[in-house]
Amino acid sequence: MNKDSKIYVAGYRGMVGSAIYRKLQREGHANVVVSSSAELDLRNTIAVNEFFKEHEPEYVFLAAAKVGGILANNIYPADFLYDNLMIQSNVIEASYRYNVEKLLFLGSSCIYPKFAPQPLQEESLLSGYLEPTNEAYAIAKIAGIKLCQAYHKQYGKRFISVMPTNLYGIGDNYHSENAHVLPALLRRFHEARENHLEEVTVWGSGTPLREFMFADDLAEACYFLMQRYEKPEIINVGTGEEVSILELAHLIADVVGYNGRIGFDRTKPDGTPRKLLDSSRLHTLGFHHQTSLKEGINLAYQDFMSKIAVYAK
Ligand code: GFB
Repeated sequence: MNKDSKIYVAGYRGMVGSAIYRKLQREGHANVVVSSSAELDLRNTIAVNEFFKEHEPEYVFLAAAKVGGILANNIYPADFLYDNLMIQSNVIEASYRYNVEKLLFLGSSCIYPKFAPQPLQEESLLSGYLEPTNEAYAIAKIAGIKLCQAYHKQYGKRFISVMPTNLYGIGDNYHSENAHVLPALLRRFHEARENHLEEVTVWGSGTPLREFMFADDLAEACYFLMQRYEKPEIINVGTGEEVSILELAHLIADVVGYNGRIGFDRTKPDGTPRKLLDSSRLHTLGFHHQTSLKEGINLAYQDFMSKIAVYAK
C-alpha cells in the first residue's frame, strides 16, 4: 500500500471506520474513497458491485457493521445477523470480483466460545458454544472470517481478518439502552452528576471482566496489519489489560466527577463472564497500543461532551 493507492474504507461514518480514515489522512494517503450508508446501502448487492466497478479500490478496510451493546444484540438478533451477513458478503465478493489487492475484515472478540480458555487464543475459534446474548452477531462475524479464508484458499486472495477486543472512542454511540457499556456509563454518570442523583445503576452484577481498547489504537493496528500481516488465520487485537465492570464504573465516575453511590440492576444480563484476548501474535509482530484506559476515557468523555446537544434531545 503506497500513498497513491486507492483505498476504500467501508463504514467510515462509524467509530472504527472514522478512526481508520483519520489514520490514513495522517499518513498522507490522498486517494481514499468512502461512502455513507445514505449514499450506498452495503446490504444491496447490485449497488455495492456498481460502487466497486466505478471506484476500483486496491485496498479495502471492511469496518462497516451493525453493532451494539449486550441488550441491543439480545433484542434485535435478526438485524444483527442479516445486516452483517449482507454487508460483509457483498463487500468481500465485490473485492474478489473487482480485483482488490488486499482486504482487511474486522471481526469481534465475541466470536470465541463463552467458556474458551482465557486469555482467548485465535485457535479457540469454533471450539465450543457461543455466548447466547450475542450469538447472532458472532455467527455473522464467524461467517465473515470464513468467507475471507475461503477466498484465500480458493482464489488466493489476500483477505485477512482482525479480531478487536471491546472498543470505545471518538464517535461512539452513547444511546442509553443500545450502546456498549463504556459509552452508556459515561452518559449515565454524567447525567447523574448534572441532576445530583444519589445513585447510578450499572447493569448486571459488576463482576464480568472486559478488556477495552481505544478505537484510534485499533486503527493504528489495522494500518499496521494491512501492511505487515498476510496470513489467512485470524489475529487478535487487544491491550492485554482487563477490568471488572465495577472497576470500570469507578474509573468513569472519577473522570466524570460523580461522587454518589453505584447500584446494580441484576435483571440485566452479565453476558460472558470474562473476555480477554491473547494478543501475543500481534505483539510478536511489533505492535503495542498507546492509549491507557484512563486517558481513553477522558478523550471519550470529551467526545461525548462535544455531542451532548444531540443526546440531550
Ligand atoms: O459492552 P457490553 O454491552 O458488551 O456489556 P459485551 C459489557 C458488560 O457491561 C456486561 C455490563 O456485563 C453488561 O451487563 N453493563 C453494565 C452494561 N452497565 C451497562 C450498560 O449500561 N450498558 C451496557 N451495554 N452494558 C458485546 C456484544 O458484549 O461485546 C457485542 O454484545 C460486541 O456484540 C461487543 O461483540 C464487543 O462485552 O457483553
